[in-house]
Amino acid sequence: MTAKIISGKDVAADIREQIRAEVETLAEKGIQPGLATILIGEDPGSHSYVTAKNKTAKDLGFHSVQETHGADISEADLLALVDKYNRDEKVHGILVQLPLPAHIDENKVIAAIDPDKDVDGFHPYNVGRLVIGQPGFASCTPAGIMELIARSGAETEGAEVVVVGRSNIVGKPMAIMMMQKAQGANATVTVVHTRTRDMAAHTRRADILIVAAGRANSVTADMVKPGAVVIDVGTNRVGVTESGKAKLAGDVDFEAVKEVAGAITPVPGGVGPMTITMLMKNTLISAKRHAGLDA
Ligand code: L34
Repeated sequence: MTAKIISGKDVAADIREQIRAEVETLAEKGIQPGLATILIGEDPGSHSYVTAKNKTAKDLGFHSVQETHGADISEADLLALVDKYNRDEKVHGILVQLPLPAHIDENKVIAAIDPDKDVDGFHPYNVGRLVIGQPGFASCTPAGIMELIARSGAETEGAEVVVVGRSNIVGKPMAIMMMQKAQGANATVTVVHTRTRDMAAHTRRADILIVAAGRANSVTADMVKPGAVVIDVGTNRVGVTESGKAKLAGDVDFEAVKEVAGAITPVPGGVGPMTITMLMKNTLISAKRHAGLDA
């Protein structure tokens, strides 16, 4: 059996059209969603993702500003930049792309973002809201995965969901969303990580396996239950293509696992485009909330 390919690209395009329509309706009310992205340093992945975020925002009719600074920016200057956009009434969403240079305290920067503009959902206020099931901003990558799984038709209620990785930006919020008492969730969740004793024993039980390990080939075919839904969050830069573009690989051994799984996301074209789309959705929601509309 060969797995069904879950195209994040197609789902993202679909959701973006819905957002575009809403942006047009809001424009009639004089409201334009605004996004500010802050990019620090030279990481090629970060440059590529932030450029894509700005391009998508502009394409959807958002007000979009990108701040690009060298890795030598001081923490104080970065905090001042965040504060500038906290006060900017045209901006409803602020994103500081991670990782940050080692001399900057990531937690301090995240905490400085106005929680009502924290469209990444990384501020402790929004993380706390997520944990207790209250509305706020949900992190873009796990929120995008929830959407992909819902549209794949996979049953989540009572399902065994195994999350590989425990990062603050994917693994932890992912586990929380999947265990939530809510439609499209209600799963039994296991989180495995680098200190897990027998990772394969856990992953082989998964009806839905979500892999955010940050390392290529972390999941091989023998670790996957036949028919499982496999979501690959990895974007490892493993070389250069003939045309000089970065060659990406996920965290899953795609070629082998697609012969075992029931459905699988590709890299590229899987989770990545959904992350960007959910950022747009959160920014739209924020613009509506700031205007006093239901969102
Ligand atoms: N603050 N930092 C903040 N927010 C985020 O949501 C992120 N993340 C992660 C890294 N740091 C962050 C992203 O934006 C990862 N990430 C991300 C976003 C988009 C894509 C990959 C990672 C993406 O669009 N990937 C494309 C391929 C792009 C390419 O060719 O370079 C894909 O199809 O997978």
